[in-house]
Amino acid sequence: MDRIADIWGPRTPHAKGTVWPARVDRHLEEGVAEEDVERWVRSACVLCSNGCGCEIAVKDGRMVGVRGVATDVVNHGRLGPKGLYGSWSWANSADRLTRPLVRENGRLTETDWETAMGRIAEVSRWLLAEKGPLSHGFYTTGQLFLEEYYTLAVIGKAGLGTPHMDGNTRLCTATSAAAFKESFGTDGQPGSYTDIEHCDAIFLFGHNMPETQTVLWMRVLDRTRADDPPKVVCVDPRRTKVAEEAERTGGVHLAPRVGTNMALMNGLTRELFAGGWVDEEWVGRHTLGVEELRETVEPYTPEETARICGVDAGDVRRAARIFGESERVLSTVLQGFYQSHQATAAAVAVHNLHLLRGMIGRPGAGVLQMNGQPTAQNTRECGADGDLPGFRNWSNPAHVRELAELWNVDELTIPHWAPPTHAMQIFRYAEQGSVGLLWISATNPVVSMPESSRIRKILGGDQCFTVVQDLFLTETAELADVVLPAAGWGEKTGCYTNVNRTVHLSEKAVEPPGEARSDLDIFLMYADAMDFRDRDGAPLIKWRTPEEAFDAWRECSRGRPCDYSGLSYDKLRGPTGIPWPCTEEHPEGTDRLYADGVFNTDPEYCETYGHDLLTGGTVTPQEYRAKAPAGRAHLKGAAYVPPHEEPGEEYPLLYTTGRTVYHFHTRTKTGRSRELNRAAPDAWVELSVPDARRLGIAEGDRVRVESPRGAIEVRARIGHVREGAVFAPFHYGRWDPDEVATDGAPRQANELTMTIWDPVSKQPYFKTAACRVVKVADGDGPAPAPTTTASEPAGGSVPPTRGGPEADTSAEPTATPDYPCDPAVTHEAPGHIAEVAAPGRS
Ligand SMILES: Nc1nc2c(c(=O)[nH]1)N[C@H]1C(S)=C(S)[C@@H](COP(=O)(O)OP(=O)(O)OC[C@H]3O[C@@H](n4cnc5c(=O)[nH]c(N)nc54)[C@H](O)[C@@H]3O)O[C@H]1N2
Ligand SMILES: Nc1nc2c(c(=O)[nH]1)N[C@H]1C(S)=C(S)[C@@H](COP(=O)(O)OP(=O)(O)OC[C@H]3O[C@@H](n4cnc5c(=O)[nH]c(N)nc54)[C@H](O)[C@@H]3O)O[C@H]1N2
Ligand code: SF4
Ligand SMILES: [Mo]
Repeated sequence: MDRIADIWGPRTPHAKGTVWPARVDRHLEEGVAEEDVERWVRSACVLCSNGCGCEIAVKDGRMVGVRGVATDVVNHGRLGPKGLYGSWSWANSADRLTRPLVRENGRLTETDWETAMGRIAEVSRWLLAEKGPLSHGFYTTGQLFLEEYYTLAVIGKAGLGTPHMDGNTRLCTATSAAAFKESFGTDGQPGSYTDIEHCDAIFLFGHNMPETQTVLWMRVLDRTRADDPPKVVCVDPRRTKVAEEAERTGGVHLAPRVGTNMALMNGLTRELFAGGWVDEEWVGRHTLGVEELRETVEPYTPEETARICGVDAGDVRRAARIFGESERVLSTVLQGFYQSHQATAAAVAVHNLHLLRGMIGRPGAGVLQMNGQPTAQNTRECGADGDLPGFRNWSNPAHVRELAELWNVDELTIPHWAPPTHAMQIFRYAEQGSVGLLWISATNPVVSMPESSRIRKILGGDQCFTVVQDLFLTETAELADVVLPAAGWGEKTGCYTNVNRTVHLSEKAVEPPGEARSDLDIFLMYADAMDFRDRDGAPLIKWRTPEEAFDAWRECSRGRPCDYSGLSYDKLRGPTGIPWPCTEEHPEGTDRLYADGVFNTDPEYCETYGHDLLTGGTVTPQEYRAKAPAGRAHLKGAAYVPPHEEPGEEYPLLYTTGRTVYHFHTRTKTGRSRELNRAAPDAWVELSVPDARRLGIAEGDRVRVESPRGAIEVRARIGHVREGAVFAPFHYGRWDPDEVATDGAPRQANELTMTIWDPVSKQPYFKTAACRVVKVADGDGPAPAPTTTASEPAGGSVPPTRGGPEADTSAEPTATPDYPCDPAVTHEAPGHIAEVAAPGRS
């Protein structure tokens, strides 16, 4: 079958409380047959946070395809279009970086590793001597492996002692982490994918799951297309496939004005109180702050909510009723909340709904504050984002001491006198030159950070020496002083953890091209060059291989929420990934957190003392201790305040950005897959029918979209975005393999976005800005947007998106195996799930 046209593949519907049937999806390079494959190597897909278990097909020392693993708890054998076509094919691209590059007389020139690393170490040593550790900044990713992050974190915190470390996870899931900390005391996903099998309703808050976690959506569809479907509620200003499923299942599509999530959440929360749906007894025993929350949401009647959000008051009531009357609700939250106005407050409000109903920690009643990137969870756990490793609290001296002992360094070396510096601030320091060395690994900020012109200027200037470590010469690498060629997925070994805490081991399948080296080796090479030592004069980094790094991390995580102490490489070579915490007591891992209603809020255990959600003001340790949380969760509210940039006369429309199913981020991988790239070859913007009519714009016309910060010129899709809003995919930078953007006009969505962030999570707001749209020229055909997704045209005769013959894929139903590492389900009879109490921390 063609999985470009048929994104989710065939349905395998099944009844509530039964195991999701297995189906193995497989795709091989054109011309390669199954019997030609020499080896299948175990891994998990790294093109989104779903973390589907897969095997890589190897032939003649090259990756030539993938297939899903039927026994993996995450995907039960399935893969989506990105996984099938885009996870491996980029590796064979002729334009991989194969040698280090250094800037000579203004130009990047090939060199050897010794020269490149020598230059970095020289700058690094000079800066340390002249200015100290605060001159160093690291900006990493959500796409490396756990072993690499942990090594980087130890180098930064114990080797250099800089607080200026963060990841692009700041742009991605900082809000998810922040929301967990505020509500439950520490980071850590409470829910599980298995909640899909048990729930009566699924709420998707700003989450276009059909396009961004396609395999998870297959899992949802296999319930919603059964005879006893859960109701779906969609909160998104576009009519996504989620919205269509909401209509089909008798749920609700709430399409709020961009930037008004908080008002909507307050409206829903108020309805839970008003409808008498609050589980007062549970709330009394397991939470703090219910009275303050009740007061905060009081003004948000359905009518007031409707007025602010531009939705129907009846729909607010209906959605609240579904939440109030269902026994088990699963909620998922993603960028429509995390990157929109009042991000942390709105994400926390989802926790509030669950806590008020006592719907957490039991099958079917859970929250998935989603991740986006495949390994973002590990950036957070390992402390490569500036947090302390193991979800430790930088303002708790005992936690800092633990790390100092573990690493055998002086406590004072580990930066903890102020919060870790967030990415937006690190770039500000690089702009001013106080950060004189900025080391960027596995991310392409020139395309992905807000306000592109500013980022280009910062990285292109002389005030800061930049190192870029990537697979390709990206828009960012082009501006670097040193470019380091990295080995990617399939070319190195390591572990990573998906949204529902499931850890996979990905084994090396092939050799990297040329002189490219794994990111772990690169970080170790730097540690060697700098000769970092511990308190006894021994080398600070005591590991050389991925497995040794994993074992070191395992010790660091022991006793913390993300406890890996029961995991090993050997164990991860078994039939499935395993969800942490995995300990001696729970050797098969833990499917669901907080089953006992005890949260990680104890002052000695928690990761933060919390913030005011409206202002970001911090709660002091004394104030926090005075609340005596004693394992109770925090209910926290905030009033709605309008977004920073509201539409006005000059810029009358709201600009928002996001993704399409066929591309991953800045397309360095998916843009090199013929199947995927052909399905969405160039940028576009989506307009509503009434706005397009008013502006005299037709499908495919060339339009100019302007904000106070910049402009793009792309083709218009007249589609299903709500009136007053304009949606742009953010995937398209200057790199243009097929030269489809013929006139070279700017098309990068972030030319228009703002340098502004959430007061608590510090996540930048990519989803709210004001803009105007003007027609530039008539189109010569439809916009280059897919027809199979939320970008579907509102009308007209646009040819449907299809893959070519090389998109051919198989999907074979197989016997549904046991999923042994899911302790919350036991398999009584074939296909039936019986619930047993999941273990929790107490
Ligand atoms: N195909 C594909 N899949 C991916 C990725 C990819 O690049 N491509 N990236 C991965 C990563 S890193 C991430 S973070 C995830 C992101 O996954 P998602 O969050 O699902 O993706 P987005 O398209 O960024 O945003 C989701 C929705 O937010 C809506 N939205 C915009 N503004 C608002 C608002 O103010 N309020 C509300 N309620 N909704 C709003 C948009 O209409 C959009 O449909 O996807 C992951 N999966
Ligand atoms: N306007 C707007 N902007 C956004 C968003 C949005 O919704 N709207 N979403 C934001 C979000 S959620 C995210 S996650 C970011 C993503 O933004 P980026 O992280 O900038 O996007 P990628 O294209 O994934 O960049 C990853 C880079 O790492 C390289 N790479 C991959 N694997 C490896 C490896 O193993 N080693 C090394 N060294 N390099 C590797 C790839 O070639 C690529 O250049 O964009 C953010 N920007
Ligand atoms: S859902 Fe995500 S992890 Fe799974 S195959 Fe698709 S891109 Fe890969
Ligand atoms: Mo992301």
